[in-house]
Amino acid sequence: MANRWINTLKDKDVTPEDMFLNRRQIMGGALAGVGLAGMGSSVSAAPEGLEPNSYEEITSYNNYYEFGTGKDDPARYAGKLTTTPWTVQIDGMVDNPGEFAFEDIMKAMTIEERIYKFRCVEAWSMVVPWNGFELADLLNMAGVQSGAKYVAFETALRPDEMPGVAYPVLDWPYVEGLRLDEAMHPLTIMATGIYGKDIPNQNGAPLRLVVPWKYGFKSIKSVVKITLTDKQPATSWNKANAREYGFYSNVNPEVDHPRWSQASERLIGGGLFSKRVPTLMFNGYEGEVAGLYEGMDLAKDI
Ligand SMILES: Nc1nc2c(c(=O)[nH]1)N[C@H]1C(S)=C(S)[C@@H](COP(=O)(O)O)O[C@H]1N2
Ligand SMILES: [Mo]
Repeated sequence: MANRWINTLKDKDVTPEDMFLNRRQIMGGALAGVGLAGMGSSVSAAPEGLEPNSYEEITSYNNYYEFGTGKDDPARYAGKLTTTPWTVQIDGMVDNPGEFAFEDIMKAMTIEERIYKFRCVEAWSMVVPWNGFELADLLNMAGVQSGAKYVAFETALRPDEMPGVAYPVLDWPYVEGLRLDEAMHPLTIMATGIYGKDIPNQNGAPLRLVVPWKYGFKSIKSVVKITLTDKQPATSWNKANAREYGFYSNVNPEVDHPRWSQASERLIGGGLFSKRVPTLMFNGYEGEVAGLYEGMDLAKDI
C-alpha cells in the first residue's frame, strides 16, 4: 500500500529539532513545572512523588469493555485480538483519504516518549510512559480540508475475538470524537507503545488515542477508522448516558459526576498505600489547554 502522503514524510529532512523532539517527555505544567513552553529548551523528568506506574500496573488494571467489564478482563482476554495485519481508514473531509497499513503509518511518523498522567472518570489515575506520535502529524498528512471541524474515531469490532461485544453494555463499535483543535493539539497523541515496548492488546494495540486532559474514556483503543467531519460526532459513553458523560469530558474537579465526586482520585499502585490525591483542572494540563475552552461554560459543556 504505497500512498503519496505516507512517502512524503518518510523522505523529509531530519532537523536537529526533530532529533530533540524525539526525546522530549512531557508532564502537565502543574505536575512537572514544565509544560509545552519549556519543551524547546529542556527535557522534563518525572516529578518527585509522581513516578510512572509499573508496567505490570498499567497492563493489568484496564478498561476495555469489548473484552469484559472487569478490570482484569482485558489482560485475560485481549490476547485473542489479531493486530497484524492492521489498517486504519482515514476518510471524510481530507485530501488524501485511504486505508493505510499500520506499518506504513509507523514508518512515516516520529515516535516519541510522553509521560502523561491518565485520569479515568471513575476517579482513579495512573502515570503512563507512552510511546507514540502526534495525531496532528497524521491528520496533516491526510490533508484536513478547510470545512472540517471534528474528528471521529472508531474501534475495531470483532465478535469472534471480543467476548464483551456479545453484551449490549455499549452500542458497538466503540466510537469517540474530538473537536479539530483538540485533535491537532500537540499533547494529543496516538500511542503505539508503553515503556518502549509495543502497546499490549489490553491497552489498545496496535494504536490508540491518548488525550491526557480528558477523562480516560475519550482515549479510544485499537483505532480502525478516523473520519474528518463538520458535524459533532456521536461518542459511545454519551450515547449510553448523556447526563453523565458529555462530548467534552474534560477532567474538572469542580464538576462532579452525578453519582460521585471528581474532586480527588485514587492513584493506582502502592498496594495498601495507594493514595488519594486532589484532582487538578484539566488533569494538570491547564496551562496548555485552557485556551481551547475560552468563553465556554465548563459546568454546562461537560
Ligand atoms: N475501544 C475502547 N476504548 C476504550 C475503552 C473501551 O472500553 N473500549 N475504555 C476507555 C476507558 S473508560 C479508559 S479509562 C481507558 C483505559 O485505558 P487503559 O486500559 O490503557 O488504562 O480506555 C478507554 N478506551
Ligand atoms: Mo475510564
